[in-house]
Amino acid sequence: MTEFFSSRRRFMTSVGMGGAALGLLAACGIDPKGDETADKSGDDAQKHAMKFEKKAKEFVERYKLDDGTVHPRHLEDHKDSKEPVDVYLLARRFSFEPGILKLNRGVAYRFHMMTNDVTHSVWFQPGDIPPITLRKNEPVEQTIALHRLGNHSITCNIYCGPGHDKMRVQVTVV
Ligand SMILES: [Cu+2]
Repeated sequence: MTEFFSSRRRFMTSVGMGGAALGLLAACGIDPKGDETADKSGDDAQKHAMKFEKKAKEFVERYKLDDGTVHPRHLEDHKDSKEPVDVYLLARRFSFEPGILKLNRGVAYRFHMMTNDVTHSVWFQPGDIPPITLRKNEPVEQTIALHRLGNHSITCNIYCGPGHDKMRVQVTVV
């Protein structure tokens, strides 16, 4: 547990968005009982999950380019917004949706992440952001900015079955 906290703190410093990281801590919770409390199968969790999936779909539609790449950005109607750009990322066996992302360097993106089957993680590489654990139907929010141009990837570092190695988002920072 100590290790967990210290790595989160390190992350807050390195990214410089303490507020967002605190939000993540709250969303993740520290769950000493493990999966039996994490897997909420009640109606509320189900409703949350459906809402998330709908938003994730709308997100892809809104920012999809002709080649299938998803390029989240402030469009005309939000041009002057200083808010982070919202990004939705759905993890499942054995893929992420969307699978190809284009992000702008140094721009703050508010990642909304969820899995609707088993526990996965979201691991940005390269970089020093610790893998973000996702538990079934529990959305996690974290604001992230990437500062290195070129190719990045998001993978899952929690073994989730035979297609685990196929879980990858191709991220290009421009
Ligand atoms: Cu996985």
